[in-house]
Amino acid sequence: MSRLIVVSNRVSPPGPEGAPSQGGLAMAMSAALREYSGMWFGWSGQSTPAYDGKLSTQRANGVTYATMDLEEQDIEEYYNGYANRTLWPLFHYRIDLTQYERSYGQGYERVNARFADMLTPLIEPGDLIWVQDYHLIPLGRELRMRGLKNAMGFFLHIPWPARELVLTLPRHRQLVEALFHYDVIGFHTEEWKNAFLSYILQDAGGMAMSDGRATAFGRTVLPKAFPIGIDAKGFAAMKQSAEARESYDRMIDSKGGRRMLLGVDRLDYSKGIDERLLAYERLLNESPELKRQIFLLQISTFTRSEVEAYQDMIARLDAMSGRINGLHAEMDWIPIRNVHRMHGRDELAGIYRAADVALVTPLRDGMNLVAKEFVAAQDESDPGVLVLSRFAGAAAQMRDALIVNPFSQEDVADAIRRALAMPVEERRRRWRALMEGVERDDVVAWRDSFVASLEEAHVGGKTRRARIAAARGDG
Ligand code: GDG
Repeated sequence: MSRLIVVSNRVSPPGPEGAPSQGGLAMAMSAALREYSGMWFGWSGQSTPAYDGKLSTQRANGVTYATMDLEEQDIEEYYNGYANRTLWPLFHYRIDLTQYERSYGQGYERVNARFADMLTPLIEPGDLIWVQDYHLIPLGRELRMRGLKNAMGFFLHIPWPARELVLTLPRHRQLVEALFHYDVIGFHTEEWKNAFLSYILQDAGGMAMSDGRATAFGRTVLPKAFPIGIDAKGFAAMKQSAEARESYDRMIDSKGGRRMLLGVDRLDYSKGIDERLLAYERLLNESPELKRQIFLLQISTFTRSEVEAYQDMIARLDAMSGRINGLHAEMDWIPIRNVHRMHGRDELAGIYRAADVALVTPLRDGMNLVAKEFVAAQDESDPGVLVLSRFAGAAAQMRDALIVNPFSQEDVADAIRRALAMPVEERRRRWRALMEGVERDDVVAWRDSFVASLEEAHVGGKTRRARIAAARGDG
């Protein structure tokens, strides 16, 4: 079997006890690499005063973790800058928060070239290279420029936005052109893929071919939807761990017979947390009989705290939950438990299991793994209800959730009322259908379908090139 080389912005080597680190992409990639004795390459998360070509490697569970440090200026311009102040907001339709700075774009190109310099000597012929996410779009082009002929795929974990938004990005053409150096470009959904194709057809003068491939900039690539899943088996096992049982018992105890609504998010403006709190407040105003019967546990863990938009959001969220609590709380009841602490994954599984309703209401989200984790953590006999935004990629697969428009407070409040009143037979029926999908379309299925497409596209491409060359009589 070929080696699989995964490249992502951050690499998460296993913790001290051999346990994989936390986070959606980290969990997915550890699970995806397990059977490939492959390598995971990327930034260590640390800074260095000056580049010295140093690579740190560590081997665990058959996977080699190779990391490099970045200089402060590169972290600022590439990571905090182009990745998190330009591409992330723009691709999540927050053009109002998008910052276009030339220095960010230069830092982005510089770090991608640096990644390519460090990675190229580690690659052997026959290795499959799989680049993850918006931080590393130009990496494929950089690797090709250094002579690599390997099969190379790219996966975008966030939405691809409407072409009108892409057009606001200075040098958008160069960014998109860079993607055509890969053999396959993966998206979570058909919707994101079609948005990409719409740019290719209307703005890049490209063509869609009948076999699914697209041609532009003199190159051909396969854009395709590969919906990511969770490690469903691992999650089901984790639900039974001592830590998960303990946090479940603690939650049941502290619920005191009330019904629990749950939100779990990285603290990010794309997740619709403000809008969710306002919808919940509306529910309390419209249905005062529910007061004391319910509460909302909102877990929002800090990320990207160097970026101003996130600092603003923390302040806004804390003020909002404080205001709602002040207005509605009683001496022995608080409507919102606003928690920023990071929980262990086992602990989180116990919390999901104790919840009656999950509120997964992002304004825009590539997929959303929390929705899938919540489903996997439920008890078959008494499952909770998933309220899911139409604008999460997950909504395309999880049709048995209560699908809502997160921009409408009324819509979300109605869905919460409906979830709370849902008879157990309907909850079971919906949960079974959702669980079937979570188990079938898991992270291993995601990896296998991507890798299979990559191998096929690369071999197919080679064969085609050979045929064309033969027809021309030059080889
Ligand atoms: C990007 C895309 C796409 C959260 N709080 C804690 C904690 N988490 C974990 C969750 C989940 C992960 O973080 C969040 O994953 P999401 O998929 O919801 O969102 P992003 O981080 O924005 O991920 C997204 C994903 O990439 C994969 O392609 O689905 O659309 O935006 O796994 O459980 N984990 C722990 N403690 C916490 O307190 N341990």
